[in-house]
Amino acid sequence: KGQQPKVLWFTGLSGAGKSTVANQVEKRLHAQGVHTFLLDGDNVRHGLNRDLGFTDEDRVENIRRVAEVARLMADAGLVVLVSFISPFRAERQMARERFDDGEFIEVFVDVPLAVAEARDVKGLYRKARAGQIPNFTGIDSPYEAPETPELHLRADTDSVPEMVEQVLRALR
Ligand code: GGZ
Repeated sequence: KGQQPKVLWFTGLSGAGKSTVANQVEKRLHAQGVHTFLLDGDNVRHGLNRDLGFTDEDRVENIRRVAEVARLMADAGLVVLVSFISPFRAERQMARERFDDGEFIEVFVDVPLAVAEARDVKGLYRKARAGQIPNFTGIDSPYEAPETPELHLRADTDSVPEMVEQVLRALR
């Protein structure tokens, strides 16, 4: 039987637009009467995961805890939007395995590194290149792109509203 999506798992580089798209999708779902929760660095890395940094080991633990929290929230009946770089395939797979078929939607917010770096909305790439932020994703820490995401968004060519519509369409 077809399962209702319970988790929208956004993955992509810093500055790809994951949280922007996830926030707008959440607003639209809320307007439809869907009970949602958005998990992202702002509400997780400052609290539950404040003990974690950006080494490979800490990112693995960050995503492990996020996947567990997403599972708990989905069990409570919420549609959970998860917005983390989540750079490693193995941890995204681990998260996926906590859900039944059809419940887990991996959304790859794809932007070429050169584009994210040229935009550099928060100035982080510049700092990373200057050696002020060690282990920065795409610079000196890897990003393993999804090979078969449920949804592949092209953040360099599609606008935010277009990407939001694509996510909502995938949910119907
Ligand atoms: C990548 C970093 C780093 C390093 C701080 N590498 O664009 P932002 O600022 O707002 O989002 C990025 C966020 C990434 O945290 P995640 O929890 O999503 O990462 S992971 O899933 O890999 O655990 C960026 C900021 O934190 N940031 N240092 N070294 N991004």
